[in-house]
Amino acid sequence: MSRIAVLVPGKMHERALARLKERYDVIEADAASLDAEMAKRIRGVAVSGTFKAASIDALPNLEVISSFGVGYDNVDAKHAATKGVVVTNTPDVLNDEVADTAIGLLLNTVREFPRAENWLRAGNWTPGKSYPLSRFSLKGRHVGIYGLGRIGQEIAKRLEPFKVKISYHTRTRNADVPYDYYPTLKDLAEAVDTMIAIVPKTPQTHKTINAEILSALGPEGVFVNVGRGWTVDEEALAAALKSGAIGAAGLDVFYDEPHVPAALLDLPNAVLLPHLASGSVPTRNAMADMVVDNLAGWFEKGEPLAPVPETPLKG
Ligand code: NAP
Ligand code: 8YV
Repeated sequence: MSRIAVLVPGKMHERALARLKERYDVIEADAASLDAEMAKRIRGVAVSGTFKAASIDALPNLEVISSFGVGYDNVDAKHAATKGVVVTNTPDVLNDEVADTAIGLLLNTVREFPRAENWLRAGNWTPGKSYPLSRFSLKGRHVGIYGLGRIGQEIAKRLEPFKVKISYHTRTRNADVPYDYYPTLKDLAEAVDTMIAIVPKTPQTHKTINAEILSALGPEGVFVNVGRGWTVDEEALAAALKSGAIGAAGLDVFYDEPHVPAALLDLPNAVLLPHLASGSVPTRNAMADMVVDNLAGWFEKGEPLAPVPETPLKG
């Protein structure tokens, strides 16, 4: 009996690729490049990147798309749903890593640790000289979390021992958390002096961190983004950091990765990371395993581990 054919378009985590090859006929190619016979053979896709409607349409017998990462905005899940194709992602296994990164980035932003280290490495720490005191402290801050889902709640739990006040904004209030709820992002921004964004890329979250929200955060304000760059009007953010409308920002994600606007690179009060929040070997291995286990679950039991809400399981 011939093995199930799984398409892997673009780059894929090595461990996932190796495990996929143990089980399936893996075709490393773009959907558009397949001849008709091969296209008909493909029943599954494992992707770490974009998989749009045209690629789904090119595979007539496709059943499942297993996407690497919890955010699956690069996969057209709505279109997949219309075709009866299940889309899966890798939630939860990265919550701790991403939440840890958010806290590290927040501290780096508030206390200027990366700048201080650069100062030391540049040979500036000489007798009688010390790095300037950081303008800001985490002490006494009021942190607003924009998005209190799986990761947002882990960020909140980690913030508790820092003795900061914690509030949040989501569309739906969560009755099970002890934090203050703000029904609009503007209300939250007005109440807090520190905001951490951890919302998905959706039409509703596009450039919601804009000049108005940043100005509500205020001159002592600190903004951290570990969600998606899509959520931020980067021009407005760079302008706010430059004018002092807000105090500092820590960004792990950008609007058009890997492009980072010069206006942000030039700013001393921005800490910039190359989208690495989940980027440790153990966590990426766990995500890689989940990519494979989602496919195996589907093909062996008809039950992938983590189907996304847009694609209900076939009966
Ligand atoms: P999740 O469990 O689905 O949580 C998403 C949260 O965002 C929920 O609280 C949701 O609440 C809220 N939300 C969604 N749309 C909103 C809107 N329009 N306005 C206000 N709140 C909204 O997702 P997660 O697992 O925590 O992951 C969140 C996102 O983080 C991912 O989608 C991904 O884009 C990003 N991420 C980035 C990295 C990185 O490497 N930097 C790593 C992992 C994840 P309501 O539905 O009630 O509004
Ligand atoms: C990964 C992420 O960097 O899970 C997500 O949504 O953004 C990150 O964990 C990304 O998925 C790797 O492609």
